[in-house]
Amino acid sequence: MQQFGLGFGQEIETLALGAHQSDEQSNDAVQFQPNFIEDDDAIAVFKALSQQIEWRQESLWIAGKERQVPRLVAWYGDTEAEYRYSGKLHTPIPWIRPLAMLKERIEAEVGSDFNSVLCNLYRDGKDSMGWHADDEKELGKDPVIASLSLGQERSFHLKHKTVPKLKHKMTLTSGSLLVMKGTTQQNWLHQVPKETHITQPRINLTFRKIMT
Ligand SMILES: O=C(O)CCC(=O)C(=O)O
Repeated sequence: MQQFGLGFGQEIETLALGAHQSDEQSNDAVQFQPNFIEDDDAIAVFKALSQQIEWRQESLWIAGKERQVPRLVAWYGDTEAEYRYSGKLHTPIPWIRPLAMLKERIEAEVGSDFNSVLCNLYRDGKDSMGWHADDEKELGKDPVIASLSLGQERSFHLKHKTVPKLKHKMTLTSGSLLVMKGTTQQNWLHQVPKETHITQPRINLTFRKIMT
């Protein structure tokens, strides 16, 4: 996998995803800001969210067997922002103050509105998220997904859906903001792989706009 060279400060960096950009229909765009939240603030926000979010253990039926999702999750948002993921319809929990404040700050930074956030708690490196695209119909055709990471840094992989040589690996550090937009969800899959040596937890928040 290719490792992005991400040596920069506060600037938002746009990552060049690959040669498929010659396809005029595609407008894949991933931006990364490593220090969107400064270190000390990120620790405080992590602590607040660990305690205040109503974390849930969800399960999935795979080949006739019920399996626990390998992380804790919670779905917050405006009343109408219902979302089907992991095979279930999720009704949002009303916004709590720290999530609402982060949403406003990220909206101002990214220049897009969000009405919901999917919260994931990776308790340690055994927790993970498999290959997928955020391409559910509720998100519309080319969603803007703003992903804030807090706590333990974790690897994040991207691979093109049809061009096997196009793949990227990056590290999502505490306080970083990753934005996926344009046709990225049409053309790419992403995952957070297991890293079993990791013992510390990470929170990830993906702000989304559900079309209602
Ligand atoms: O934890 C992450 O960085 C990715 C989360 C994700 O892919 C998702 O919520 O769809």
